[in-house]
Amino acid sequence: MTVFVLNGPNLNLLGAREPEIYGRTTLEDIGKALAAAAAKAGRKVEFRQTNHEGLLVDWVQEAGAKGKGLIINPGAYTHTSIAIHDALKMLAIPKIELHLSNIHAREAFRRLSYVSPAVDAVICGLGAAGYLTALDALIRLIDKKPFA
Ligand code: CA2
Repeated sequence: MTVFVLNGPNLNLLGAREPEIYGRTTLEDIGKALAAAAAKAGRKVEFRQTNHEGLLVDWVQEAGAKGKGLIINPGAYTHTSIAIHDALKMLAIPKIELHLSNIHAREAFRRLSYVSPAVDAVICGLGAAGYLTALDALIRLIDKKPFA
């Protein structure tokens, strides 16, 4: 009953830099809040962060083998990585792309996501709270209960 939550490059700095864009909540805070919310729903969360593209690909594959669902914030790899796109395409489990910021309201280069065509849903612009929204939505997808 484990769901994977994978975070990409520079997200380890969350809370320390650019709070006007990304907020003051740290990634550790988010991990703890997700673990608590998941426990209430009878699930476990495997929460990870890496600055390395290949490791993110390895973890996406691991999520497919061991997890019931996946939330991924690929950071800047969102806008560059065909490798992550390909890895996600191969996953048979429900998967959600998550961004803290509204990537459509920022620089033009952030509007293109290589990840979006390979996932079931995209959540962006809700800040740290988006992770909890994504967990709720992911559980609905896993349980095939989209409403109520
Ligand atoms: O909004 C998001 O969640 C992003 O995935 C964050 C990425 C960015 O490249 C994407 O376009 C949108 C950047 C993560 C960097 O995180 C930082 C956190 C604190 C301070 C500096 C960077």
